[in-house]
Amino acid sequence: MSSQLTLALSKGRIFNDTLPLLEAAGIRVLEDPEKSRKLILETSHPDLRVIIVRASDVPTYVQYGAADFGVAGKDVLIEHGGIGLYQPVDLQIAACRMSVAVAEGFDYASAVRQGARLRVATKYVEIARGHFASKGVHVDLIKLYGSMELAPLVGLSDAIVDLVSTGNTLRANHLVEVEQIMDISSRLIVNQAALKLKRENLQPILAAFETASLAGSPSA
Ligand code: PRT
Ligand code: MG
Repeated sequence: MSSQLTLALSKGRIFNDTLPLLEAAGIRVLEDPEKSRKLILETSHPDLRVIIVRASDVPTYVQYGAADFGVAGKDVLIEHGGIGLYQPVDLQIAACRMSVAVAEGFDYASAVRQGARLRVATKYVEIARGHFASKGVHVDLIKLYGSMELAPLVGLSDAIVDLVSTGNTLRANHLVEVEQIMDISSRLIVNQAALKLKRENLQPILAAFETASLAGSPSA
């Protein structure tokens, strides 16, 4: 018996970087989410549809089984907690790093050495909490939902924890990266019940994703 499959993706880099992996599985998405306003996209695979959700909502859709599988950044997965999710493959797409940055001229090293209590603005509260706890640095975390780069410039915080890829955003705002916390890439996540109940339809797609991501990885 064939079953309907739903794949959750976010618009932008995750959607764009997942397209070649779908293509490797012989699947085309029949509409462009940047052009269409539709949130449910048909594919060339009769049993597979793609839903477009916010990047940080992908794990939630998969956790509750509203999507059978999805693609989400390691940052998003750590913040979500990963409950109910099977994470079989690091797809090695949408790569970047999680870093601590401060305003040019702020002496981060000596603030840390002196045991100063730092104010840190971030969207990634769990990652930031873990990082500073492991260093034994006391911080007041300020939760933001975007534009973290602004916080040190207007005195909201001493530091930020944010994703960095080219470093252009930091440079444009006169911020400097003072610590790299972890490398980030996107993972395939699968609903645990779907993995058992829809195995027949799901397994070939998961296998094609895995093969394609290994073939595309720099170390292959
Ligand atoms: O944008 P939205 O609020 O909807 O959600 P989102 O920011 O979570 O989604 P999206 O699509 O922007 O990012 C999805 C995933 O891509 C993230 O969860 C990361 O795992 C991954 N990724 C890879 C990145 C970047 N690279 C990245 N550079 N996510 C965000 N950025 C941002 C970063 O926050 C900073 O503002 O780009 C800016 C820095 O880029 P550079 O090149 O100037 O250093
Ligand atoms: Mg974004």
